[in-house]
Amino acid sequence: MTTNRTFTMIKPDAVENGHIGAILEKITAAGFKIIAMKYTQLSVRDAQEFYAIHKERPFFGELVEFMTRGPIVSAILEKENAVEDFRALIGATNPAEAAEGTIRKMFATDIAENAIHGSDSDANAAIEGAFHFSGREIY
Ligand code: DGI
Repeated sequence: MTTNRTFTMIKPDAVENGHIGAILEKITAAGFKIIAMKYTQLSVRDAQEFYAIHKERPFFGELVEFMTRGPIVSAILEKENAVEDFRALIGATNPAEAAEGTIRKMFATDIAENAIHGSDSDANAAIEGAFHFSGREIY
């Protein structure tokens, strides 16, 4: 994994609300290249492991329930300065605080159901990408 990659998930709320196409359009229009992608559903164990850093937080149970309630789209994206630029594209964790034009401002419901994930560091992008994809699934 190079520093030009980030990892994303279009979360169950955005999938349920029919926003997959519009979100992918914004991602590619912003210059990100999709180098791996799948339509999948997380198991409870998957979600607990993926969000293990939050396991002591009061919202952990709600987060795992939300992330496992329906399918997601997961992807690895490539672009110069991918992690930082993608966090700017998706906007603040709480969509009420997200800038106009960001994916969360446009498509998220609230802080719990905020439409999309973006890795917060190069190290986490590598870990999260490897959690979802084998080497043979990355092109
Ligand atoms: O990196 P982010 O996704 O922007 O934010 P984060 O790593 O702080 O939190 C991970 C996810 O956990 C976030 O996208 C949605 C959920 N979350 C964060 N804060 C809250 C929350 N869920 C609930 N229900 N309440 C919160 O206060």
